[in-house]
Amino acid sequence: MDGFARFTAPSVAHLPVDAPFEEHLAVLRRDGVLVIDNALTRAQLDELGRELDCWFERAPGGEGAFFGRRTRRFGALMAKARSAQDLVLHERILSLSECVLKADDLGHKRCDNIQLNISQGIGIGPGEPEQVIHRDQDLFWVRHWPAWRQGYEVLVNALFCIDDFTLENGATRFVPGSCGWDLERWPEDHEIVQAEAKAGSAILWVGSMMHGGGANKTDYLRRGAVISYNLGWLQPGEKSLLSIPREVARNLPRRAQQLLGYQVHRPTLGWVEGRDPIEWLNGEFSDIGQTQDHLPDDLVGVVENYYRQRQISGASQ
Ligand SMILES: O=C(O)CCC(=O)C(=O)O
Repeated sequence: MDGFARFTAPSVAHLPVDAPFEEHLAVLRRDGVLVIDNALTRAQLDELGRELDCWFERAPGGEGAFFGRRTRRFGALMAKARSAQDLVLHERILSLSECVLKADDLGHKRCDNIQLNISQGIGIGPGEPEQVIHRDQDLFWVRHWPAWRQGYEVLVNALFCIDDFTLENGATRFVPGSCGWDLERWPEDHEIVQAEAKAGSAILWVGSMMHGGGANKTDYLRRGAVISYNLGWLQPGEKSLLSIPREVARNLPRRAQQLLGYQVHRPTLGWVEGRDPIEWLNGEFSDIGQTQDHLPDDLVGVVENYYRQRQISGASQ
């Protein structure tokens, strides 16, 4: 050692899709961002591109500087493309998101289940400047939560690259490690790095990660599809229950239906007529149902004790 502090350029870690789960999780928790290489098979990637191309063509540029006037966006991916189910239900990414969101690294529980926050095609168009650096958790006003602390993640994003993401075409910019920063700290230019990634990769990041779209200096669209999950008791960013027609939702796999919001977060969030909304989706009742207890584990005992102590019988039948 020569006594001089070494400058280490920030970088975004890449791991293969078949790396051990714990390795993916450790990097995601440590850096707040991770590229999973080959997250999609060639066939899945081709199908995704084919199905979304007409939507990228149709989608207009955004209305404001944040979403980008030359960036084409559209939501409700599962209503537009069969292949979007592969993204929403990507086994490794879904498990990682559940792990990060359901409890922190010390095991403190945050929610029973996660849900789809948004699904969005993002095509950064030629000439789009870089997007302002931001944290997606601000969608939920997290900086105003008096009890918020680092490590309390409220959402996880997975941006699937449909094209190669390059320095020239708008690869997403990240501030690795900023998930551990004070919320008021702003990154220096040298702390920002672009996540170059091959088509078929997925870039994962947590809600407290500072990032933004890159500038597209090429003459073609940089296409990606983002799948975002959040805590099951938060409002989702996108009202997928409205944008995915009921007939489409009925034919989706059960897990996709749950993620869309056809599930109850205990005790009573998201129910319909006191019932799990999946029963309503399946037409098991049409106008009125039998209100059902969905007590969280820690309340079951409290309720049972109450009736037992007061010798109120029949409460458990
Ligand atoms: O498409 C990207 O590279 C990221 C875009 C983004 O972060 C956003 O639109 O909020």
